[in-house]
Amino acid sequence: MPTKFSRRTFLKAAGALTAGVAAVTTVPKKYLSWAEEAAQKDMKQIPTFCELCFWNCGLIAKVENNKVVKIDGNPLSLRGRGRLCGRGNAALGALYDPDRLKFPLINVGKRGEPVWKRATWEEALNLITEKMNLIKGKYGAESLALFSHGTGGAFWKHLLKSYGCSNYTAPSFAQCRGPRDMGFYLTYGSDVGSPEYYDFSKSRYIVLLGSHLGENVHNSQVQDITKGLADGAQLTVVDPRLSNIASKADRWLPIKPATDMALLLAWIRIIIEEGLYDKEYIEKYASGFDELRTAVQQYTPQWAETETTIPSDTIVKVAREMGKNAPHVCVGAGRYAVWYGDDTQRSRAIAILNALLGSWGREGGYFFPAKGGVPEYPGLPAYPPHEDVPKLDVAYPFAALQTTTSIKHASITGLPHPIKGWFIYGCNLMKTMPDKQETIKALQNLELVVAIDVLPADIIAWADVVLPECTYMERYDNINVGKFKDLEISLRQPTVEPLWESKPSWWITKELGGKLGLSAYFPWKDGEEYLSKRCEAGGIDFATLKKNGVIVKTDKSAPYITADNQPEFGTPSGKIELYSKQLEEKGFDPVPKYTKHPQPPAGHFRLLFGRASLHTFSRTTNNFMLADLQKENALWVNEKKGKELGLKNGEYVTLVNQDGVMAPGRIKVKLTQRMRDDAVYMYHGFGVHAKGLTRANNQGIADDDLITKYVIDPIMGGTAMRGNFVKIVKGA
Ligand SMILES: Nc1nc2c(c(=O)[nH]1)N[C@H]1C(S)=C(S)[C@@H](COP(=O)(O)OP(=O)(O)OC[C@H]3O[C@@H](n4cnc5c(=O)[nH]c(N)nc54)[C@H](O)[C@@H]3O)O[C@H]1N2
Ligand SMILES: Nc1nc2c(c(=O)[nH]1)N[C@H]1C(S)=C(S)[C@@H](COP(=O)(O)OP(=O)(O)OC[C@H]3O[C@@H](n4cnc5c(=O)[nH]c(N)nc54)[C@H](O)[C@@H]3O)O[C@H]1N2
Ligand code: SF4
Ligand SMILES: [Mo]
Repeated sequence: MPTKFSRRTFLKAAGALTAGVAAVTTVPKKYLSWAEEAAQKDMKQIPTFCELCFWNCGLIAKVENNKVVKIDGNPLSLRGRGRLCGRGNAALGALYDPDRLKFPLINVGKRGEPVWKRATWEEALNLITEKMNLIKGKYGAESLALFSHGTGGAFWKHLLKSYGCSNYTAPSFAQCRGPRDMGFYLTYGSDVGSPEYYDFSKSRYIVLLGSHLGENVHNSQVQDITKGLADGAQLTVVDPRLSNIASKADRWLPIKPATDMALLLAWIRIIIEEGLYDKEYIEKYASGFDELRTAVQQYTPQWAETETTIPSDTIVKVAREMGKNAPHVCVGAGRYAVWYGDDTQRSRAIAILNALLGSWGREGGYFFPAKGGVPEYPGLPAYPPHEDVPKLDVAYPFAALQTTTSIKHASITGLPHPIKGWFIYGCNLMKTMPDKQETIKALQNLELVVAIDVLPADIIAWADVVLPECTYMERYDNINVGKFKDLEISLRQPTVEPLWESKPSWWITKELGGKLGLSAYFPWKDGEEYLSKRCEAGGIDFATLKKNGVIVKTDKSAPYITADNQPEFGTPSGKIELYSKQLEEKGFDPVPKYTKHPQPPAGHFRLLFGRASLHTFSRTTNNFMLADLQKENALWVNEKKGKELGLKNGEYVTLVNQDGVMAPGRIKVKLTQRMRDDAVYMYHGFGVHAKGLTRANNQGIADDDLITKYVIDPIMGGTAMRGNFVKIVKGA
């Protein structure tokens, strides 16, 4: 049961606020803080966690008469530590968005030109069941696929696996962190985690390539880097743009886009040749040092200067600074990693650099996370065996997760086996997979498209059936496990009843499972029972979890390497593989090599994009609390170059790319010295086309409208999207 909100418990929880609250009793009521009013009105406070991005910070909802009136960070949450970012604070804007999907919808028109019929849940789920069974009969269960982003996707994965389908994919892999994860995995036998295992708060030296922390808001990670910097850590940021974090750095290296590999390889060479690497560590834990040393000989600082435009003496200085501070150095792995097509190898170069500095498993570098988790629901039947069909991702030998790329191609070509139905959970594929025309071609080839969403986003127009999920503030959901130095278990629970006819995924999948004859896989009575049984099986006190929202289990094993805490590397050799035989066996470079990538033709700029601190992709651009603060994106253009082109600050322009594709809409020019002159930059998530999103519609330009070209990372199938070039067109 939610904790009853009493004045006494509130004042205890509010801590620092107490004095202020006590002092305001003599001022007129209209000036009373919400907190004082809340205490007087005897509100409930219900802990849950945020879904406005994947960081999933713990929050506490203050609820009055079945209405959420305020939210705060949950101090117990390791992800937020009592704080919420600007987006997280806008929960009410997500929950009470009048544009939300309200009822199940069936498209009686065409895909892309929908005519919506309001349906009952029974009608919508019956139609899906009928189509699924038809597809299974004709092509087999493996011709369905799930695209998923977000906590509730776990229920959909369970449904499809129970049905005999193993195609589970996510743009957050092949269009985001896949190459990073595989680059580290191939080197250390484990990835860097999510949340990442950065020990920033203890670092003496931090290097970020691209990662624009602060605009990319990973709540506790931003707090950690802030603490590290306050305690004297030095920071070098490599970015063609002076990002917010670059403005806080000791060194900003405005690199020529697409040349980071040259810089990394030169750093590796200097650190080896000047003997700055951790010899004992490398001797003990790594293999392939001699081969690495030979392979990087060609990458001199002078050569790297010609590629990157960063002066060679700066390159040398930074390498020496890293060496001097080793092992308390963290060269960040980044997160959005699909840049130029050799991204797994770039991530491997970052992994190798960290290994030379001895920072993996060391204070101020990368810590070893707590172990453990929460067991699955006890006593479920085994999933049916996979059908004997050719694997989709054979072309990409190190695709740990099925790639969207191969699902898309199999949907178009039917090869290596046909994909005929898509379930799209919390993904806005029209904006997040490159080459829209190709995506449309795939969608047109399908026999069933189901979208499970909270908003009428751009992808919705392409669905046959739309299922309105209730928002994260209204539902039980999957358990969330966070691997920090301690283990964090957090609970999502409803703070209010679902609005309109929206429903949680545990309910939708259970109903659909029943219709498909899979009831045995969905034995739980409801979301609460599902969660409580899992907690019980894991020895977690569910009542405490409900009351506090978060349970932290301390992990006694040290987060760093010590004499009694020796690392285990899950690579074939059991060592850190500086030279990768696994890659060599599959025909890839065993040590990363430099590849020249195309640079923009005359009159063009490279199109770069990234995160808006106040928005998460297109998830929040319609949120009324956030749209009030930032409604549209801007085009960052180098001031000098912009003036040469006759551009004025604030004027609207449009963009046309190398394939002659003009972005619909217009974008405001922001002339700035914070941008190199060979690239332009914009926030992703804007330029929404869905008319049902009344605030976001037609505001700014979408990077995704201009990403017609992409390069596939041959190692893991990621789609590099930063190889598109644009011309600025005046008079929009
Ligand atoms: N507020 C907010 N925070 C978010 C998100 C969000 O939508 N909103 N999304 C989350 C997600 S899913 C992810 S993956 C992360 C992404 O966060 P990051 O991994 O930090 O993102 P990137 O898109 O790689 O970084 C963008 C930066 O890379 C720079 N850049 C562009 N090209 C190059 C280049 O060739 N070399 C170098 N060195 N730099 C370059 C850009 O100028 C920009 O500053 O953010 C997460 N956090
Ligand atoms: N052009 C371009 N493409 C990109 C990127 C880019 O910067 N530019 N970034 C890449 C990155 S880093 C990533 S991680 C991927 C992310 O790409 P996707 O996996 O597609 O994820 P989002 O963009 O977060 O998906 C947003 C959708 O989730 C819906 N949604 C929000 N909350 C809920 C909920 O509680 N339940 C349900 N069912 N739906 C919900 C929103 O309404 C929206 O339709 O995109 C990648 N693709
Ligand atoms: S970082 Fe912000 S948006 Fe993301 S989960 Fe935390 S509070 Fe929510
Ligand atoms: Mo991402």
